[in-house]
Amino acid sequence: MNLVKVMDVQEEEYIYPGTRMCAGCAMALIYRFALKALGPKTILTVPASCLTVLHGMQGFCTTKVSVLHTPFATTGASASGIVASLEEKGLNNEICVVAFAGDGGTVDIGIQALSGAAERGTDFIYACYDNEAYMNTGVQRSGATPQGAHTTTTPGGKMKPKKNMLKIMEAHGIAYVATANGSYPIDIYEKFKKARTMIGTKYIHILSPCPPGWGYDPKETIKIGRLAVETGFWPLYEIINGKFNLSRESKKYLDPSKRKPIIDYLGAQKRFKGISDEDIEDYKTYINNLWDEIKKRIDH
Ligand SMILES: Cc1ncc(C[n+]2csc(CCOP(=O)(O)OP(=O)(O)O)c2C)c(N)n1
Ligand code: SF4
Ligand SMILES: [Mg+2]
Repeated sequence: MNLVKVMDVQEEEYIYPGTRMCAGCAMALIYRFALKALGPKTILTVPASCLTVLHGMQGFCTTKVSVLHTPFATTGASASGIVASLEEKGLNNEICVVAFAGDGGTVDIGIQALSGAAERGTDFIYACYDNEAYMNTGVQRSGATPQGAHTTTTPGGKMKPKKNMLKIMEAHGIAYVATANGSYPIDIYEKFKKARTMIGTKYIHILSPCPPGWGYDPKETIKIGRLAVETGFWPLYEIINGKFNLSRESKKYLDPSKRKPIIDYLGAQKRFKGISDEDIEDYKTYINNLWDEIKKRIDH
């Protein structure tokens, strides 16, 4: 594979300067690099979330591409409608349809419309930026909130681990499934570029650190996102037509001795304050099992 370098990244910006995101919001970085990779011939559909706040009030738009704001549960359905209308006009090979939604809008409330679109093999990219809670409305837990995390609706720490959305999407047999992380913008750029050239449903799930929701200083965003990868909690990979491919930033963590202790990641965020020893042991087991599975997939 040809390596993309910083200098290869499209200079054109598709987000105007001065958005309403919090300082240190990884989602703004993710969106910026995704749009650079997608280019001007893109139509987006976005449900209620911090991302709609980025776009601004009605009558204004902070992006240079068209964005449809859609009701919370309907992102997959609205993307299907846009694709159908482009097909009717013979423009579907030219214009890329992209749904961009938060974790609440994806793993919980938007899952049925997304599943329907994926089952039909709708030709679009679905990107979930995962800040692991309903942040825009004040940090309520979602299905993507990790075990032990304090939110306003899990004041004692969430009892259950994250819903495995990657497995759910892979089970649909779609063209492309990938993980990404706001601290690795070049990897994000490469994955969106690749997904844009593929036919069928493409799903990219991007971990998106959030300073107020996770409880850390905004200047630590890149460090926190990297720790998720360096501890082995958030491996970066792609599954292209069923074939598993570990991304280069994660390759060295196949060796468990290269992984940082998970407490480095959890301990750096206030949302995990007071996490129990049992929860930490569950994290260690989860990470070991995850990498055993990755190793098996690579060996075959
Ligand atoms: C049907 C419906 N229910 C609830 C809301 C209120 N609401 C707006 S944004 C939001 C949170 C979205 O969470 P997520 O998808 O994780 O995105 P984030 O805010 O974290 O970026 C909620 C609950 C709504 N707009 N529509
Ligand atoms: S609450 Fe979190 S996700 Fe929302 S704008 Fe602020 S930093 Fe970004
Ligand atoms: Mg969220």
